[in-house]
Amino acid sequence: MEVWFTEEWLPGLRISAQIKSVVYTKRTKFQELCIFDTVEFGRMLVLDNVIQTTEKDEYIYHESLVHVPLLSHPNPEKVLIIGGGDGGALRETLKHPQVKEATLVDIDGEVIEAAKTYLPSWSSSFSDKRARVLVEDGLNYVATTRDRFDVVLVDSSDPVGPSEALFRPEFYSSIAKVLRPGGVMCAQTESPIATPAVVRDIFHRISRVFPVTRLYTAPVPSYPGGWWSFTCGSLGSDPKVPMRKPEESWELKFYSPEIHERLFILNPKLKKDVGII
Ligand code: SPD
Repeated sequence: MEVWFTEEWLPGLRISAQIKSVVYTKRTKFQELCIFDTVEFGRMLVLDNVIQTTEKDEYIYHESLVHVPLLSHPNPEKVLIIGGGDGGALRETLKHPQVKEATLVDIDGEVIEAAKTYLPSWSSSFSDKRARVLVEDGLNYVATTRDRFDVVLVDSSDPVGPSEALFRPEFYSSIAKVLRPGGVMCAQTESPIATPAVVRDIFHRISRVFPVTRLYTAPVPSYPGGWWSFTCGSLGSDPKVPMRKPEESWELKFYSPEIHERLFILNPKLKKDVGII
């Protein structure tokens, strides 16, 4: 008998993936956590029935989220990751030799523990000496911490449930306060094709706080519309302009200096939808 997982992308639009086996399921304090092995996407993490990351395309998402802001910052020594409990963003962050400490703050410790056991290719960097992992609400953390960071990455789930607070204006204001001079933040900011109004709202929330705000996009086939957006807010350098090149030893599968520049090329409809002149 065939077993399928189905996510509703929009009312009237769903994506289904055939499941080979159910690896792990758990009702945590915050959400329903499932890890499947699927026929086409490979291993897949699902939270509250929404695909978070898959073996087939996670490299596109994580390399885009991490290397664009880190390579456009002059010296990213201290990095904060809000969310990202699977470990993929931490793995990419710790490829940068400039990074002396990466702090990951996820509200759901059970996602982190499940990733350590069942998502080894995402979570390999949790054991790195430069990694500091905190189980805490990200909104509360940025509002109260005395630590300061060069780069803040927001690797959240969608703006519902436990991540809703990570899209609020006060969250972006708090991020600006925990950045060192010249700091850069970068957040995943939803689908230009499925929810353009959400992309627009987040872009404008960030642009009210940061002197430089840049939107870029990348293809992520397992996410709604297959196309995803990221928004950087910078207190200094322009995130469009890379300052360094990635190293061969990082074995990147998506990011390159040419890709960096191309990700920022926005088509006319997206500019209009978001209100970018
Ligand atoms: N629609 C799902 C968007 C999820 C974005 N974040 C995923 C976290 C992967 N590290």
